[in-house]
Amino acid sequence: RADREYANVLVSRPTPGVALITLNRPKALNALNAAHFQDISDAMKEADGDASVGAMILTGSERAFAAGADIKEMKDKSFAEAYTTDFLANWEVIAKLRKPVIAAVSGYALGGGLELALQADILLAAPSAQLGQPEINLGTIPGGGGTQRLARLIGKSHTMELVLTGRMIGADEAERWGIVRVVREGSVVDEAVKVASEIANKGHIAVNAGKEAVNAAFEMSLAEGLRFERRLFHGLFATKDQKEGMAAFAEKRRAEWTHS
Ligand code: CO8
Repeated sequence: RADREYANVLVSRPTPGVALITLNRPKALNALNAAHFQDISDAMKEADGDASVGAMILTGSERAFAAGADIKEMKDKSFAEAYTTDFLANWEVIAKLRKPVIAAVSGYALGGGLELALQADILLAAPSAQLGQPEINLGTIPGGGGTQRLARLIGKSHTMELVLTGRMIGADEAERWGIVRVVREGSVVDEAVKVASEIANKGHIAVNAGKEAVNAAFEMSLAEGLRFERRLFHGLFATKDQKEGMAAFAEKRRAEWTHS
């Protein structure tokens, strides 16, 4: 089947079950303007709604995953305009997708670019990756979830350092802090395809439930989260994939998932 074409992103299927969405505004280091972001969210929503897709990858170029929100587009905005149009209200669309998203980061992931990657479920980075929240140098703060997601992920001190100094960190430091897993130079998309393909070859209902349950940990108290997890676990006994998976184990054969 032919994927829709977009002006600012490339969509491909590197292997069955995997949709690869590549940010493609190279001249601006993939800075995210409104049209670019609309294309990213449309392409990802399209893949999310496609039953043949089991996992998605979001990547940029070797030089830049994304260098942030487009500063030139944003610089003259007034408070009234930002507030009345609820600027960035549609920004959470990636985080709301039901299928797993893997961010494959090379080069710069700055500001909104890092915040975009942080909406993914799994983050892989090339050794060349440079991550940061430089908004403080522009007289502002992160507006796409950086202060909240980083604080939950790497704690207060590391987050404060990123947000208040605007310093960029390299892939090694980002891995030590627990933001990414670093892979060999030049292999980040290939590694992402491997991980995505492995996930796409599982039963999609269980994958969906696993993602929902892990994400609940960031929204709920422990007691609520544990109850939510257990109810999802109970519900999976109603699926054919659970019957098949456990029967296959008992019969010492490979499971044939029907995603039902
Ligand atoms: N916005 C607009 N254009 C950009 C951006 C950007 N964020 N980043 C790079 N570009 C453009 C440059 O203006 C330049 O264009 P031109 O050739 O027309 O002058 C081109 O990309 C290449 O960039 P450089 O020449 O600067 O390349 P260098 O290798 O010298 O430097 C850097 C690379 C260090 C990445 C540098 O470009 C830089 O500092 N960029 C800005 C990084 C930044 O401050 N990002 C944060 C932006 S604010 C933000 O993201 C708020 C988040 C809000 C939520 C998310 C909403 C989508």
